[in-house]
Amino acid sequence: MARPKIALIGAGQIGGTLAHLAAIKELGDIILFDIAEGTPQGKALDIAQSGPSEGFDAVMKGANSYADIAGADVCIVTAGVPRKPGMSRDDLLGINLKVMKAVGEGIKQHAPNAFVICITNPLDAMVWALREFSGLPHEKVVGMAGVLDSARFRHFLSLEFDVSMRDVTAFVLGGHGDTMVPLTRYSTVAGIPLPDLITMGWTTQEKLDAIVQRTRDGGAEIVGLLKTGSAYYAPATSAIEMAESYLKDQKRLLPCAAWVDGAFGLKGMYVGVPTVIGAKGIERIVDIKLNPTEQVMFDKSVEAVKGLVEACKGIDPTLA
Ligand code: A3D
Repeated sequence: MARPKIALIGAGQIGGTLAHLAAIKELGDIILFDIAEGTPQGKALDIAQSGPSEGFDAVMKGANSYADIAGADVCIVTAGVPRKPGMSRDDLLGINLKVMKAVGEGIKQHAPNAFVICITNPLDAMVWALREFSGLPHEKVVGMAGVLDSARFRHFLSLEFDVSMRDVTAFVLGGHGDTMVPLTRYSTVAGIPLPDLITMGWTTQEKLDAIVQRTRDGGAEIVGLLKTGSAYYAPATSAIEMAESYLKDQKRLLPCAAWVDGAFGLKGMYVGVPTVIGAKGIERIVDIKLNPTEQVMFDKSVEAVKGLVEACKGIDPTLA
């Protein structure tokens, strides 16, 4: 059986990391695509040459033509520009919307059967636009944000409790931005919910609130340190987790920016919710009940995403 084909659209910091991770995990043959000439070819060659030491078999190719993504099983989109210090994700909207148009049309023409994972920011609006431009079924186009935001939350919680990150589960919902909703009630250490851990004296509400805020600001903290771009190791790892669940039909339950039509009382929009990813793409939206406080936070996040989608429609009339 032929190996799956994975097209990475955008060969920048995240794109290169995705290629390396996909190769190490032997998820398939890899096309690195970018408009910058030489960058995808150079990174492909470099990563291919790590194969003998790492011991993986994967064909690696760099490309500047969409024809090379033909027949891809998975496309992961990072094309566009990242934030610089002082910028919000929303500041990227105008420029990255144009990029989504080109990428969406390329996928429509050359890889219409792919499972598409969008990473480009502002995430919830860009995944919506990418779906519109590509015309692919909604369950095959999804945004990566919740896995990363949850991973950040899990990391900070593991430091607070001095336990393995593997034993910390966390749920972050809503849009990928300052309004994201970390759900402490559904986050646990080995099954013990965070509110119980406060009662047990493991932490305090104040410390937990500070961790929630640090999670919300997790991307900005890294932008501030790097100064020249945004996070890329953990974002790439998160998207690979989603791609692997699709390619291996793992049916992982992962928070993603998915098309929600009916669940959570929403009528057709992309926002971060718990999903099941399997061979059919987004196979299920897990419609958990929110308490009144969580609902207020989620509603605020939903409104922020809707505002960005309206802004996209204002910029590109073909989307209206
Ligand atoms: P960067 O290293 O700049 O890579 C972006 C690549 O896109 C560059 O190599 C560009 O040449 C390329 N590119 C630009 N326009 C096009 C085009 N029209 N077609 C194809 N390629 C193009 O950025 P990065 O890899 O660090 O980040 C990529 C995106 O991910 C940015 O928008 C970030 O804001 C976003 N991001 C999202 C998250 C989430 O959690 C959602 C996290 C971190 C970064």
